[in-house]
Amino acid sequence: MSEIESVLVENRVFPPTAAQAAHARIQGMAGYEALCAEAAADLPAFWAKRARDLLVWHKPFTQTLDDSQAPFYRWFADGELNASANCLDRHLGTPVERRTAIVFESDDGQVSRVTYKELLARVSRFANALKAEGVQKGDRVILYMPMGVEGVVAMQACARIGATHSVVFGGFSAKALQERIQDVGAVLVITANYQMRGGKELPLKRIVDDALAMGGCDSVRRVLVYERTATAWDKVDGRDKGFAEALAGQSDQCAPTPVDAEHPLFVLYTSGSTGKPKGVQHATAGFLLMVRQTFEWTFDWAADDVFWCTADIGWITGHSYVAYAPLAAGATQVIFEGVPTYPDAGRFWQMIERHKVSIFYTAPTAIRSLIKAADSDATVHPRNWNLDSLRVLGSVGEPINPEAWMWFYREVGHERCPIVDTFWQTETGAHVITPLAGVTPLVPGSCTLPMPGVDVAIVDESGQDMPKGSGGMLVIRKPWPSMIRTIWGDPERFKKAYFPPELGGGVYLAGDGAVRDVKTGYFRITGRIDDVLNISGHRMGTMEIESALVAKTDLVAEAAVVGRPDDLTGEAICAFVVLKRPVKDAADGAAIAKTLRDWVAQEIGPIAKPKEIRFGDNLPKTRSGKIMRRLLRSLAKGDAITQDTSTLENPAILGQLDQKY
Ligand code: 6R9
Repeated sequence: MSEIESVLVENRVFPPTAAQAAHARIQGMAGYEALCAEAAADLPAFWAKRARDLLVWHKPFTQTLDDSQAPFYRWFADGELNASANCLDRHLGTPVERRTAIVFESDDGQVSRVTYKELLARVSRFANALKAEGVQKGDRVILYMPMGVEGVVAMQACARIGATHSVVFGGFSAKALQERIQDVGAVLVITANYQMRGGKELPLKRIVDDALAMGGCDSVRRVLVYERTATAWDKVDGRDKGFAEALAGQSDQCAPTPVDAEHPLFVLYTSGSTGKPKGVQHATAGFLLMVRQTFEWTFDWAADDVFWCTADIGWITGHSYVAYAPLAAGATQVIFEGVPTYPDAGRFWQMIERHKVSIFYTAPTAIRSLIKAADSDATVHPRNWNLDSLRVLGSVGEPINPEAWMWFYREVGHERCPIVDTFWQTETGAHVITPLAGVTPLVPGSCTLPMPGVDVAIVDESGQDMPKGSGGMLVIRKPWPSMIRTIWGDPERFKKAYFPPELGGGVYLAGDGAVRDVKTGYFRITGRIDDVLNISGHRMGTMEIESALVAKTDLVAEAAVVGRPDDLTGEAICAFVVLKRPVKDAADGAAIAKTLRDWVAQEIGPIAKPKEIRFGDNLPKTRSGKIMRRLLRSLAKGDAITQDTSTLENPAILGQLDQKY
């Protein structure tokens, strides 16, 4: 698509078609506005009504919102329920029990199906195995698993017995895993011998071994190993158990343990603006309520839909819209083990055809890479497959550029399917700004309007509302049920990071910039305003990468990391590094750069590897010694330096920082 066209379409509006509107459970924008008005009139009553309708309670709640210890808000606090019972047991004795819950497609294209009844039996059996290992209500369990049914079963089994799960994405390194195990104080780790990705067998268990060997993980009593492949793995006697051994003889009946509404369902680590990842803690009832409600409103889900969210369970999207929301709703969903480009870049389209997917939810970075692949190889263009089953498309993780939006809309959705560009975060638990399929008129590149019941606004540094058309900081002014409850073990950091006193102490700061359209009031997210980068939809703190680099003490004296725009990955990581010895020549520079990339992969994971590394005798600093990051961002972008460099202590440095490795 030409530049000019992309600029033009940005102002185009795509209202729902008559067929889309007729399908939707919310009747037009009037219906949407009525919901917003209902929430504005009495926010607790709005959510209490839905919590009664959508959740199954062991003991009904009588209080809705407790804000007496704000910003530590509590929702439905005196109620009791179980998340797994809300996803599985509730369907027993209804037609849903025979429905396929999960269609699993493995990396090599094998398909298996699990009904709701079978899933309940598997989760119950696994829950009994966890109990037999001594796991108790309130204990923390780490998952380091491939994408697949077993991961979801393990998460649900933890929820069933009231254990708090913490899933670590399978691409994180041993060091990153060890830090999370230690921080959350896990009693048990669930992993697999290997994971299959793109035809390759990648070790997982070995990385768990390395993590535990680093020390500080004395809380871990047991490692359970899913034998995903036939390849042997090293067993540590007395500590490790294969799934077969752990599950042998366990009953497939296990009564769900009732927990308080505020009981921590999970802790999921995410990057913040300091070097240490934050353990985002979510509560059982509020989380479950909002993921289920948004699943139905945003995607306009109906019982005959086949839902496919391509996110891994290691990220929040895989928690909310794979492991919980579809099951709570009784949906049929596809779970895919592999990668979008194996055996070729037609894999997603082939799978949509094969499984008759009707709601397809993926990330802009995947779309962009598939556009590129289709442009250079016509045989992987989506037109080669029958995509008529599609009804709704979704996007998540980063802003979707209008070019990618239009391609997705035309080439995949055939101009029949709304695209819901869902803005939300690990901390929000569920969609907070998004179009509702069949309801909201769409504008490419805009996440449009707030979810009913979420009070989103754009403010300046002092908390004043920004007029439409002026950019500012995205905030949420009132609590919402699926909000982060605290940072695991660090309530002070929670308060400081999300509820700054300048904004009154009770207003949630999202960390993103945003602007509203003057005419429509639609939101557009302009990107993070803190030191968090978004690489292919994955959050990475610049400080985290800097800490990893300077930990290479034999080579690195100092490092600064910034992001720059990238056509494919959204943002790319650029590192500016001061070495302890001079770079001899280009070959030496390239060798050091490789060493540093490998090092970062080992410290954090391959996703944190800098795309570009530049070396200098020093970093550009002010006379007071502050690194001038804005200047580094301009350098990384390749922009002319327009900033005032008169405060720079060492202007000669700029010349050195040209050479990229
Ligand atoms: C769900 C998820 C959160 C950050 C968020 C923002 C970016 C997510 C977006 C989006 C623009 C969207 N982000 N969705 N930006 N449009 N539709 O991705 O959670 O991993 O915590 O990342 O991602 O910057 O602050 P998480």
